[in-house]
Amino acid sequence: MRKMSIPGLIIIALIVAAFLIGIFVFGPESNNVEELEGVEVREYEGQNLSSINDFRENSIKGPQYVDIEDYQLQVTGLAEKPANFTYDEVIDDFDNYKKVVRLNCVEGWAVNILWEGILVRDILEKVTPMPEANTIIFHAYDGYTTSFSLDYVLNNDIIIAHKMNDVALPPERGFPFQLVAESKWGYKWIKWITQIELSDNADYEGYWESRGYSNEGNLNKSFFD
Ligand SMILES: Nc1nc2c(c(=O)[nH]1)N[C@H]1C(S)=C(S)[C@@H](COP(=O)(O)O)O[C@H]1N2
Ligand SMILES: [Mo]
Repeated sequence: MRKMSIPGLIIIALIVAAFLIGIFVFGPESNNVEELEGVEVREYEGQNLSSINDFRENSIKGPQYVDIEDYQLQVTGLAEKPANFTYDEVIDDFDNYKKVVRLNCVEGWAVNILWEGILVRDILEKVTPMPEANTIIFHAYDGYTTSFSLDYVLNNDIIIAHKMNDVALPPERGFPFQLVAESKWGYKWIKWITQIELSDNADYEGYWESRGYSNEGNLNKSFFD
């Protein structure tokens, strides 16, 4: 091979340098990358999160597909000012909160998820529960129901979630809203919520509760009464 002259080597070196600078300046790394929704986070403040695909789908009627154009979250029953909210109103008109909470199903599996949503307490504040209301009954698109003492949602930071791991709930995970029933068994975590009913029936039994599962459904106790 012919020996290259010094100027020739300098020119080649400059071309290589210009190419590398080009990659650095105009390459993908330096573009202003906008994060699009759709990629779930798997780690949050040092905690590992489960994937939104780690759930087992065993809902009573399978996944529900809610048409969000027609959707209204209804707040009914013993309220001074019963109200309906669209999906956007729920998300935009209330403060949003994030929290990592583990869901434990009675079947023995569990998922640790970063939930984002709004406080049930804040919704109740808008409708003003009547003094006789002592129970809150959640209704879902598939006919599923579950209930809690009013104290449980007023005295804890209980949220209805519209996001998990930073992505909107997929249909099979309860879109538009799933209750994050912290410290309660999975069957209290109602998905596809359509209605929040204020009641004075402390003995109300939801879908699994009326089939023998504990009404309180506390994680630290047996799920059978
Ligand atoms: N509407 C509705 N919500 C529901 C259920 C259901 O069948 N219908 N199943 C419950 C149960 S038993 C569990 S463990 C959790 C999580 O269920 P997934 O894994 O099917 O999302 O959702 C709960 N919420
Ligand atoms: Mo469950």
